[in-house]
Amino acid sequence: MGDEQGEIGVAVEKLWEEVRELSLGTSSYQVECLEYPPSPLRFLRDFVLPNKPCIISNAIHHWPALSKWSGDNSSCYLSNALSHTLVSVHLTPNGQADALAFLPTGNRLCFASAHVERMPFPQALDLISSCSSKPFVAYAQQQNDCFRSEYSTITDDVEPHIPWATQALDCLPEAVNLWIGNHLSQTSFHKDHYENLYAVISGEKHFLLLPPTDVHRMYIRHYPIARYSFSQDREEFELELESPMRYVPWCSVNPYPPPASMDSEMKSFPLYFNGPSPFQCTVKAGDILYLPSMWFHHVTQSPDDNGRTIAINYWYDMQFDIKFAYFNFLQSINLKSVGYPTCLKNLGESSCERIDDANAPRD
Ligand SMILES: O=C(O)CCC(=O)C(=O)O
Repeated sequence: MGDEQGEIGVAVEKLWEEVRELSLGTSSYQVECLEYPPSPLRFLRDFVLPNKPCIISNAIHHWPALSKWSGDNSSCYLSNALSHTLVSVHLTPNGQADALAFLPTGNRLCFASAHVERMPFPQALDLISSCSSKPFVAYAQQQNDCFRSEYSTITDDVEPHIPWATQALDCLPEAVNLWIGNHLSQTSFHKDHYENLYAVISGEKHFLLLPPTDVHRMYIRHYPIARYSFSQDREEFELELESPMRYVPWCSVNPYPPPASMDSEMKSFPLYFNGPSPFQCTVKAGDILYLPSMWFHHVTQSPDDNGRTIAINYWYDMQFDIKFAYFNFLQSINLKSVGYPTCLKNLGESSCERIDDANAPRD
């Protein structure tokens, strides 16, 4: 490999640093917190245009949902208001929907999507809260504008959009989604082509965030799509590949591997585990996270006293502008062929060999 090629890996590593220090204005991996909602102009200028996340407090304190959806009477209120409503619930064996899992036959990873069941809301709420006695984890969610389509009897408890974001972005949200999970519900690393205003109403959400410039650190590969199906009789899940087979590009990194596989995960994904730490933030009830388009995010949650976390997100269309083009260009660079960043070189040859796996042909 020529010097010129080796320099690209080093330049990519420099890009990771520069984005943190120049664009995000921080080297401390802290997400900026605003005590009050910004003006639309400030939001646009200081956060949307530089593609920079922030947490905004005191932005939703006037929503009736904050008091009605949490506290002692919340189960009663929600179950009455939605007594006849069918909602979509994602069932998985471990709380990890839309995440990588091993197929039962062979040692092959696939992208496993949840068993989705439509059920009356009171039953969904019960399954979410009583997870320890069930052979599955239930997560009420559906990323198809589910709040406006499935939860219409409680839409007045929140605002239909976030006014300062709507003004800054000059459009109404494309989708509004509701998420009701418990301490086991997780969302694996991925990115979305939306500007995301993520409001937590009860409990807490914990985000790991990586800027789009860190794309190589996510080891995106194409995985065959599989789906869980849950048999009520046998109380068991099956995981089956779609037929005909389809593939989806997905992030390979699990940031919290079980202790037994920590070493092998660190060897397989050294750019993630040895590169700069992700931004870590907790979004508390009453706060909004602005999660800029194309940022990689991994989400876990801590429940409220009722055993659940409730959040609602507003997806606004992103601009497919020069940043998007730069991102695609960066992603197209194969680090294996142009040289590794120094954080890897320092680890020696064996780590580099694992990167070859990451770039193996997509089957
Ligand atoms: O809350 C979650 O579990 C995931 C949220 C998410 O991925 C999103 O808002 O794009």
